[in-house]
Amino acid sequence: MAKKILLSGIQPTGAPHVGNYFGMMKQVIDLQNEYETYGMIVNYHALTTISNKTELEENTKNVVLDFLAIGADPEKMILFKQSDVPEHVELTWIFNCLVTMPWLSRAHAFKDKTDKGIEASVGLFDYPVLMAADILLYDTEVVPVGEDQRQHVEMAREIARKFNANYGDTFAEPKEMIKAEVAIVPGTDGQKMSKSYGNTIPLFGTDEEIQKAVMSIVTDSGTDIPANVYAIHKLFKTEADLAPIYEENKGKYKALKDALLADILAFVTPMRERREYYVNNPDLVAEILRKGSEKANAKASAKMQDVRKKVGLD
Ligand code: AQP
Repeated sequence: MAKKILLSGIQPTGAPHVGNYFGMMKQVIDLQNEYETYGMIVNYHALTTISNKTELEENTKNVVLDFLAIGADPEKMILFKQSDVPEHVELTWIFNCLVTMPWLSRAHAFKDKTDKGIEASVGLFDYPVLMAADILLYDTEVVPVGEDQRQHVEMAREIARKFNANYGDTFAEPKEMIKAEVAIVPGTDGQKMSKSYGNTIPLFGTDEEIQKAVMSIVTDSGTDIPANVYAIHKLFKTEADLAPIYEENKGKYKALKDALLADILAFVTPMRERREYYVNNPDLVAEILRKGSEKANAKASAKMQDVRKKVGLD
């Protein structure tokens, strides 16, 4: 029986953090045996917030290494850069002509980003449509994401439905996969961990960077258990394992942060080693991306051929 199709994307907009890892990346790695899996570095999306060439190139390279470091198996996962498959942009245009501005204005992420001072470019406004093209091009059925992306997957579903109703059955309707316990991983200030809030713990930071982030976790004085420390700690250890540690160190915030730091460092050590291996083998990484884009292109171009025929562009 054919495997179900899973796809997820990450923007090369900075160092992936603990929230990206538990909210999305880990799910993709855990499911790569079970699904036909597409792991995509969405560099077209990143252009909505990055206008520096070197920064975009460096981030892209790093995110590929991060994906490999956390366990992406290139024999199982199709790992590729979005810009290696130009059909994403072509399909976006076709979808753009199908959706309306008032409908797109409903996207929360656009409002959040512009509220944070990010310029309201047409690209940023159109982000959900590009994301719909990303997902629908591959007949994706399952999209592991954090809660912040739920609405975008819903919008992809609506676009699939509208296209199918107008042009005939073409796209599968995708479903978001959101794990309740990691739907919104909190940052060092208790808000959603987010690159643009400056409250992240970088997954592949140096010891010093991770230490600095952990020590900056806001502690709510007056309680035995510092809620923000505990919320992050339970990503790395079971609550049963944490119980004696938090019992022994009631109210000792520094000791509890030290324990969290030690657990994070132990967790990332094998990943860092794998990352180092790929850093030292750039030709291998280039080959993995080449093969990934070849497979992604084959699938996307077949789909686009069908779409062009259906809309009258063939
Ligand atoms: N705090 C989080 N908890 C759970 N999941 C999260 N994700 C992000 N933050 C959390 C999920 O990570 C995936 C990749 O995210 P992205 O690179 O597309 O960017 P993002 O969602 O915009 O991540 P940030 O850090 O929040 O960046 P900014 O600040 O630029 O918006 C997605 O599946 C996302 O849900």
